[in-house]
Amino acid sequence: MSSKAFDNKVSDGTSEKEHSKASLNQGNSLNEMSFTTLELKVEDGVALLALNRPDRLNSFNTEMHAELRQVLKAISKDNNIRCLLLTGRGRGFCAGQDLSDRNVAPGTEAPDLGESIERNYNPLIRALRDLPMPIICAVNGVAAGAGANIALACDIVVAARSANFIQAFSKIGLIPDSGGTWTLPRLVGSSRAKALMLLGEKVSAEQAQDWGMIWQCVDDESLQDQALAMARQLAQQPTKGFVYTRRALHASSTNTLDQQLDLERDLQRLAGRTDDYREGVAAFMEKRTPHFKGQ
Ligand code: T3D
Repeated sequence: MSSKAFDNKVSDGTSEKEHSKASLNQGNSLNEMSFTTLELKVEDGVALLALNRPDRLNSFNTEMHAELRQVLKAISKDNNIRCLLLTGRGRGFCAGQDLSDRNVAPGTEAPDLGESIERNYNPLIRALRDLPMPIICAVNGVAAGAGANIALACDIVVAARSANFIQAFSKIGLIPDSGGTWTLPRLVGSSRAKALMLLGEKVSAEQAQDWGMIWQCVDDESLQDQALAMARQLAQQPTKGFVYTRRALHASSTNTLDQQLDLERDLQRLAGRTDDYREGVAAFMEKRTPHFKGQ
């Protein structure tokens, strides 16, 4: 693609978002939203979002999908939030689709799982990808099926030492979804991804760290504190620059080097127009700590 074509495609993505940000900031508070299947707390620029169906290992039912869609939309419109921290309540992170919601009795019509992917899982992965802030996933326990791939779709994954990741799909005759066939080979290489997906074996958090599948494995007791400290740190940083960095990284897997160089130029142009860039350079020159506003 020519650089001209890229010029047309690369915008700072603010016009539509700024409009809706304004309306959210005039009264609606994320802290006032209530959920059945999620827990949300907003503090210090961090949205701490927990999947909260612990008796089902936080597996997805229709309600959890709907609530997650709603909250991610609200978070994306709130420019006071500069980092999302996603985790799970109880002993698991997420066991993927709630299988008790699927009627597979002999003689019944096969469920349309393509419809479920189209309506629920694909929009979720796209919403995470397009969120205008970095996302940390604190994997507190088992992450299976879509649960594993949703974790891996986040920007930085920190896992408790006792946690593990399972591409559980093959055990029930399904294919890996939630972007797993795209994400996992890019993280660990195609031979490991293929074996994990066919064998459905557990990968421990330590192994995941060693393979570069996740950023870090930490002691169970310190997971939430460490992840929150990291989220608070990111929430003080140049958020728009992070958004541009993610866009460049996402595009890099399909771009040629020339396309990527053009994209870097265009995104750097946008980064150079942010207030945070001015502040970063000024702070460096004045030998002081920068105060980034995410603008
Ligand atoms: O359908 C579509 O829309 C298509 C999209 C699909 C996306 C997918 O995610 S498909 C993959 C679905 N997930 C799985 O196949 C994983 C199923 N779960 C497991 O294999 C195991 O539970 C785990 C390996 C995750 C954990 O094992 P373990 O031994 O630590 O726990 P457990 O005893 O199996 O589970 C604890 C409870 O959670 C248990 O309930 P109970 O017996 O105490 O009342 C178990 O039934 C429940 N649970 C765990 N996973 C699910 C679940 N209930 C419903 N759906 C689940 N996915």
